[in-house]
Amino acid sequence: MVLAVGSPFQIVRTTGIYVDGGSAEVTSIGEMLAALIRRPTGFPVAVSPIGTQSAGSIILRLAPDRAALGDEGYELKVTSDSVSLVANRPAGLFRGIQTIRQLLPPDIESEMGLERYDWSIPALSIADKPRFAYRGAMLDVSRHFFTVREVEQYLDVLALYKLNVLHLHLSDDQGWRIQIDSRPKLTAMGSLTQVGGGPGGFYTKQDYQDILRYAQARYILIVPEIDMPSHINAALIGYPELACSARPPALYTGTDVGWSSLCVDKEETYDFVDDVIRELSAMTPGPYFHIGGDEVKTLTPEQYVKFIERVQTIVNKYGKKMIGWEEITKAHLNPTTIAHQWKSDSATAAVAYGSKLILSPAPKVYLDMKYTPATELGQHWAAYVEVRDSYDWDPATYMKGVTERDIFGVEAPIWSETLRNITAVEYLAIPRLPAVAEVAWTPQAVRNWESFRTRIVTHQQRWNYLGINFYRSPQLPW
Ligand code: TNX
Repeated sequence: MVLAVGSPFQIVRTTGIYVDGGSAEVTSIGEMLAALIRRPTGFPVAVSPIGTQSAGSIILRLAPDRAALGDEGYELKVTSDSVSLVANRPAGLFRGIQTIRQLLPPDIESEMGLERYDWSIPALSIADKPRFAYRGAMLDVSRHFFTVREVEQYLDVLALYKLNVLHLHLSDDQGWRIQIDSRPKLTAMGSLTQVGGGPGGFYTKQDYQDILRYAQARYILIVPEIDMPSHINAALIGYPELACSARPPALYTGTDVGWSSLCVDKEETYDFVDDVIRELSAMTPGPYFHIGGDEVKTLTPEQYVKFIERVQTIVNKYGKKMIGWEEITKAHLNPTTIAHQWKSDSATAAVAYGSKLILSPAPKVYLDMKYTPATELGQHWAAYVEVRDSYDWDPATYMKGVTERDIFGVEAPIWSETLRNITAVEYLAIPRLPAVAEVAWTPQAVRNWESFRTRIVTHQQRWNYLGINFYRSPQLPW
């Protein structure tokens, strides 16, 4: 809800930020806002505890009595005298800062140091909170490897659009991308290439910690995925005794799917799965572990079900909730397990187990789909997906038998078969990722395409300042 009233708030040389003194977390959120304002203005922007402020201040405050705002909601009140941001939890303050950022002129993203510029925020009153708890993006770092810095660049985009999950697809046939101490040959032998050849790569435990820390500072959860029992060739190169694949394990740089598999009838397979889930769970603070489970073409249905049910037990044993692509609904799921819809042929079965769903309908939110036949990057097996396709759909009515209550959230995956670096990823992600972010955040009744298309083009100048690549969709009024 937005109410606009009165004359704007002006940020000037003496503007200060005042924060709840008791909370180090709120102080560091205040520092993030200060840093954002210092860069383009050259103003000092001190961050101080509440109590000493005069008129002309920006105030960030936690208010435990605002429980209705949930974990990420916030209230923002801007008058000519002050900016007041209130949230129930720190994450809400962080999301609210993104709104302040978007209310300031696009030059706020510049480094120009303009002191006499009109740095004004319109007077208004906003009460805002997300529709869905889980609002994600997925990056496939297996088909092509992305450096820590590239992952951080993508996290910056997620933060700007109030997304709260980055799902990392850490392994596939082409590359194993995460250090596992008890199974050193995973990275020593399985990380050495990627689609089309080239050196590949992997994240050391320190790299993974760096990604986690960068994400945490932006209130973004990392969900790690180890895809199994198929999409597993890279792991089998070092551990061929676990292979039940027609093709012998060897470095693979192509893009076929479904042909590799763990031998699900061997006990050693479960020792391996236990090692990987134990170590990666210990490294990951978030509550979720994604086990993939998609596109298995070489096992019987009985073998597949038995494997998924055993893996579910292992994931739960290490204190995590399991997520798997929708094929896992063929197994008996715990109510805490989450099914990740992508093609809608088996997702609804999750509801019968009391499981919730993450929706990633490929014809809407697969960001690796081409925009049009003229798009050089990407694939088109699901559809051509223009910006409007990503925006104009309602998760609650997308699938028969799935209602709002069954939906944990929405995620936009980007598979990287054709994408060699983060610039290519950005070209396919923007403006579709902001469109999906609005689907996931804003209630259906107050969303509309005409409004989105005129608002999103004003971000062009911000993307330019931030060095973010994007697609100039002809559907938008640039
Ligand atoms: C299907 S979506 C896959 C991926 C591919 C993607 C390409 C899913 C669960 N599996 O292995 O990368 O299509 O669009």
